[in-house]
Amino acid sequence: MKAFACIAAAATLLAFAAPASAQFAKPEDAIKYRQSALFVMGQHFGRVGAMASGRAPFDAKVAADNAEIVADVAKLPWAGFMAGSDKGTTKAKPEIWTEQAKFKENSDKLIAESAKLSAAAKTGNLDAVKTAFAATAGTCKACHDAYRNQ
Ligand code: ASC
Repeated sequence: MKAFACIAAAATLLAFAAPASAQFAKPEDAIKYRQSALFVMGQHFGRVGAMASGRAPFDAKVAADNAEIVADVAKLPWAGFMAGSDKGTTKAKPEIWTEQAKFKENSDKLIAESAKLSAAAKTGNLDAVKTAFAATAGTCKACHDAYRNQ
């Protein structure tokens, strides 16, 4: 009974840990996962960007809600760049796998800047949102320039 309880507890822990350290059955799943996460992030980032650029009226709550999602989802795509997922329906450049430390520096920058964007949006200050949005977008662009094919 004790051993069973232990195994059950371990299985429960694993079930909850799985999304944070996504493992994929096949490379296509990893590609789909990272593209999906990047797409979702782009949609929410775009909503903040519309306000930062004045294309949409500034609504502090909408900005904060969307920026928070960007900061959360920014943590996800990177597990999808698993070994062997360099081939297929992807614009990912092979350098991602040969320059893993540099690639991680890029993803870490996005995670850090999007966290700052979320914090800025929570203050309700549009100028702070504009500054943090630009810094975050800069990390998107730098990584795309280095590691994404046209
Ligand atoms: C976006 C989006 C990107 C980045 C990038 C920033 O809104 O979808 O990929 O910003 O264009 O330069």
